[in-house]
Amino acid sequence: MAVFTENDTGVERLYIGGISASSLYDTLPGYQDPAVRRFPAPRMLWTEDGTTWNAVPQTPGTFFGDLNVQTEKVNKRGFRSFLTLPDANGVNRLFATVSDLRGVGRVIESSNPSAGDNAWRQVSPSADDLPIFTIATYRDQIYATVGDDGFPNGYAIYKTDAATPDAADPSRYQFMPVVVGDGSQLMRARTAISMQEFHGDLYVGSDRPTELIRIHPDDTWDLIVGAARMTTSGFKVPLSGLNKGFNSMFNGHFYSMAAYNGDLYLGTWDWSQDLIGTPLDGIFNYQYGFDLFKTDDGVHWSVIDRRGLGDRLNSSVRNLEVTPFGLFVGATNPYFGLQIFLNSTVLDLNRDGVIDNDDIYIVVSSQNQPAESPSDPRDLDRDGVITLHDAELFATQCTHPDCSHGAPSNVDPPTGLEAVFQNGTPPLVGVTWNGPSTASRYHVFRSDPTSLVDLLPPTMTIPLPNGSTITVQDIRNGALDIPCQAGIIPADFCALVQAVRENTTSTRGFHWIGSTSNLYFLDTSPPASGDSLYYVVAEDASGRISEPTPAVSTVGR
Ligand SMILES: [Ca+2]
Ligand SMILES: [Ca+2]
Ligand SMILES: [Ca+2]
Repeated sequence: MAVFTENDTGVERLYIGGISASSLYDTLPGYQDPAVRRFPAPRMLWTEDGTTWNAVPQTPGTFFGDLNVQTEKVNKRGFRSFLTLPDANGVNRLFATVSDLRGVGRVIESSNPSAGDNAWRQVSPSADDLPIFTIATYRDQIYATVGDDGFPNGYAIYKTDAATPDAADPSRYQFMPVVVGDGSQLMRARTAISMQEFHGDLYVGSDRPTELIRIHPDDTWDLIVGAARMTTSGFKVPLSGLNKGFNSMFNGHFYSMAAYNGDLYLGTWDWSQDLIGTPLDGIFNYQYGFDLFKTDDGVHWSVIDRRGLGDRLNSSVRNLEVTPFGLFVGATNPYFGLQIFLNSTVLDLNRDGVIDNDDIYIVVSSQNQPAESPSDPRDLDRDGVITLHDAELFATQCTHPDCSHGAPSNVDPPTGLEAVFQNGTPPLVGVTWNGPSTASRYHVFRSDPTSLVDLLPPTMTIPLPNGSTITVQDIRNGALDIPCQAGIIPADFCALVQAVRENTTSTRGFHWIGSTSNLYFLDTSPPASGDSLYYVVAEDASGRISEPTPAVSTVGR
């Protein structure tokens, strides 16, 4: 989906792209004659009011009408990633990817998208040569995640200025590599999925094994979350101190990101719930449900939730969308259907934890002032002026039905958390922080790493999809390597096989280890590896609890 401002009328229209049903059928022999159009092309619709929808014309024989004709090995089944970017003359252009069912595809462009037919054209190379997954604007250019099975060395990031023609085919734009697969990683994600600009950098989250990088304006890049390794641009260690998947092997996609209210949010697809009903259910069920994280500096990450925001059958954060009313979380739940959550803290103008008459008063007393920025939260209707209409809209979003103050819930969290490991007998971890003046005591939580050897005994038997069984030791010896490489065994199961083969470390859930009124805590029983994560919450005199600090790993090991 994307909102596009039409060049001729200046009117905003919402465009949405669908996926054709052809993927259900046209892998069958009877449907493979490219000259026969048994299924219509994937459709694109637009609306000006959200209620009345219009189809973008797709006359057979035109570019848009022939999107059902498979001209490349990577099929065309639907639209996936949208963005808008004006050209040098200020002409608005809508870009979209036409992808196969997995989401791999190529980029198309139009400055008059509702005209359909030949008003669209392909502007990236063949998806067989440059398989593009997600596109995003960054520094007035288009950045694209690139990668597919067989694409050399895993995922890459390319960019185009969407102006310079490709030397090989001047009808298309030149795409230049920014981050390339470097071959020094045994397991590298096949593609990257999510992209978000934050504090001037472009953050990119990958498919599994999941890692997070950030690209700077000069196209140098940092590893934020993932495995330390040698790259073509030097040795990189994860700046957050967190390994693949935020230390969880079950985070299979870094699926979506959004910049909201001063923080960068990241939501995952967590495949652990696929273990329901298997012998591993009881061992890993504390992981079920997507993970959601946030950071205010890109490096220090807080856990918002690791269990699907209260429903552990919520497997992924498919979308994070920022609106004037707050951040929407679109969650997939393969059992009972989607769930949508809203965080509206951006409307808590005085930051006291409640949206109430005090916040409405701030809006009313700013009446007739121009908005300070396009995203000024007081200008809820985004017309550029703060008016009573904005105050009326605020009143629909109060924490309590009558917009009364009710019980406030806001306590500032501690800051500057550090955890230092001392390898003695016994080992110790000193945890220190700065406290808000309103806090009366603090609660300290720890999460321990556990290697799979400890969780899965070698003699444990695991049923295979074909009905036979196998022991953990057999898997460790490589018995499933070939079936996994051949794609005979489901990918989720093979991710677990890979984790067993590597004896991956899995982070257990956080648990309370102590409380104190001091600004430090001495952990006298940390795991000897010293590899734990810590966070702290503050509590005030009336028992209100703050948000947690970002989780920190120990230093000084
Ligand atoms: Ca989880
Ligand atoms: Ca408030
Ligand atoms: Ca307004």
